[in-house]
Amino acid sequence: MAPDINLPLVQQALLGPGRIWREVQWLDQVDSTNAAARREARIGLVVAADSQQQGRGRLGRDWSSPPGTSLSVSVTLELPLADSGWLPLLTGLAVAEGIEAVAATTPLLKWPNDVLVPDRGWRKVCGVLCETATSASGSSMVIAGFGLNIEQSPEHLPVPHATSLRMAGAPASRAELLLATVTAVERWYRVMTAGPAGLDELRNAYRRRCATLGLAVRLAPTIGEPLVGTAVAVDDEGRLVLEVGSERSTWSAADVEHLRVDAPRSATGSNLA
Ligand code: BT5
Repeated sequence: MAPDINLPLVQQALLGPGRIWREVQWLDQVDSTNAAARREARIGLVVAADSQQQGRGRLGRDWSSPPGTSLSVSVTLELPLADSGWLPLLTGLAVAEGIEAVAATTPLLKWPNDVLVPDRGWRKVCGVLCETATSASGSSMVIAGFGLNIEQSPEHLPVPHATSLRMAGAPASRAELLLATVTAVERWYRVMTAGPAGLDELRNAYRRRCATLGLAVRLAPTIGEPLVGTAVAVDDEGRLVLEVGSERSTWSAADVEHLRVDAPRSATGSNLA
């Protein structure tokens, strides 16, 4: 057991009457917490791990989570009948708010759901991978996974645009981060599924925290050539609206790179990674 995780305390804080979580598991090592949650096939599960041997990013990419440095978490939620496209964005927003609650930094989001913190510009401290699955009882569920870089030093990180909370000058304990982020996922999930006003609240909170809006970006579609333009909106479905010259296009999935920051909200650096 990782020394900074007191599992009974975490369980006590997250489980109980009226909560959406049914079980909290801590694993010292796992292939991937998303894969573990899929095997368990139950809604209301929180699987957190110290390290992953086959952590996954989007589109089959690798996610690095070496022992003792990071937090890998997957939670399972009932798939809402409508607006499920917001769940990955909701997860990024919740992680950003959870970090802000316990660490001395104000994270922003790179659309769709990368969490960035100020560190020589803005760098990625967390990535989100949401997948759908079917529970053992036949219900549709979402596995919302996020990997948070906490203690890594530069040599632990696979790419230069990554950072950790420690490198960003905002250290925090893994137990506190686990509680704050999972609690924020629960809160936003309740808000989102409460009705149209709740969804609007989520949309507005997401847009306020989205650093991509208004920036020049390079957008790489899943298939096809990259486009360079301005990210002008996140629409009501959570899609990014890109303006290239006088043409607008709408994207539900893509990789986005921030090219320039003229007036970053609360930014201290020059480039958003
Ligand atoms: C993501 O993918 O950012 C989603 C990462 C989700 C990881 C969590 S951990 C818990 C759960 N269980 C899993 O197996 N996965 C989820 P993407 O946007 O495709 O970014 C992946 C790319 O980020 C890689 O190709 C690397 O370039 C880079 N990368 C890998 N590890 C990183 C790290 N620790 N920090 C920052 N960047 C990283």
